Amino acid sequence: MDESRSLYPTSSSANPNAAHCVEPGPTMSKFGVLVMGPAGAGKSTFCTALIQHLRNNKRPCYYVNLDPAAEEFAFEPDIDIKDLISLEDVMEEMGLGPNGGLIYCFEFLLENLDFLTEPLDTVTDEYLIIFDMPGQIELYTHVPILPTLVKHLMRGSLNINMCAAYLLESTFVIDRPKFFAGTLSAMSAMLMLEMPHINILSKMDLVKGQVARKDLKRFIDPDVGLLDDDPSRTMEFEQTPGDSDPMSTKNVMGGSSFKRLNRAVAQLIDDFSMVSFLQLDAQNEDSVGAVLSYIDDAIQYHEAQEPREPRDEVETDIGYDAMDE
Ligand SMILES: Nc1nc2c(ncn2[C@@H]2O[C@H](COP(=O)(O)OP(=O)(O)O)[C@@H](O)[C@H]2O)c(=O)[nH]1
Ligand SMILES: [Mg+2]
Repeated sequence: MDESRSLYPTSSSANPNAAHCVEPGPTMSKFGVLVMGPAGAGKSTFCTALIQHLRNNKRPCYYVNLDPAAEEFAFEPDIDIKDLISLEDVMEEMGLGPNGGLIYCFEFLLENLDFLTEPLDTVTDEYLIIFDMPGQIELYTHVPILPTLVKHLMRGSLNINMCAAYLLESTFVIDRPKFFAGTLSAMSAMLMLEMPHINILSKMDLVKGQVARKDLKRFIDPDVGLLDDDPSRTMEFEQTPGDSDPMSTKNVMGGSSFKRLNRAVAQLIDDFSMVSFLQLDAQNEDSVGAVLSYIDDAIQYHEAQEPREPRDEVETDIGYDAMDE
């Protein structure tokens, strides 16, 4: 755990860029990524892999846990919403379930935004601020809590250049209606948040052996044709002779209304033509690096960085020194 403390910008011991942790000027930009997606999509695992990758590349990061139910961390968060409010306490004291409790926690956070603003104010522009979000889907689709939070982070005094990274489990590609439902939630978050947005198919290692490469490619830019030739559905949900209950799961999912609903969802996604996916295997550092490069592009991270060469190179770089004066 001690080692992870070096994620703190104030810690000078292991932080490669500690010398740059200075008081920010009024126009200092900040950079961040909001890691979102359904429960179990691999958000926290991706955050961990991203932090490890940044550390390997001597880039500083600042880890913000906004999941009030998260228990264990590979890297200790610099800000943890549980220090403000915990889901367990809310559920117990308010008699709420996990979804209502989560909404309560976020409403409480919105009433106490200083909890985020004060520590984030000192974070400088070399840092990538990583927000690890909870998985309750309500947060991304129905309630206007996230847009308010994002507005505060991006447009308020913090002025963070931010992008959303929406993770969807790649195992969904095996069940196409599920895949389109997940894609619809990604699109809903995208439309609601109005910020640069990257969609990611996580856990690619789990499907690589199971789904042919050329089939996987079709999910990267999904189109409605994926439903027309879905082998698993027609076989799995063929109506059972003798099953007369029209409301049985099998009959509903095999019925024509379910097909029409899926087709309408897929057509909507196809028409918007806004959703495409990057592929992620969190255990593969190249894959994490590739996703990071898209995030960096979306937030224009590199454009804001001063050239930082090793000492000896900087001293021989006349142009750089001259520009500094
Ligand atoms: N095979 C595999 N499992 C993963 C990967 N990413 C996450 N997981 C597993 O998926 C589960 C949920 O991951 P977690 O990061 O906690 O999901 P979160 O709820 O979105 O934060 C855990 O058991 C992880 O070990 C991955 O890239 N490959
Ligand atoms: Mg998590």
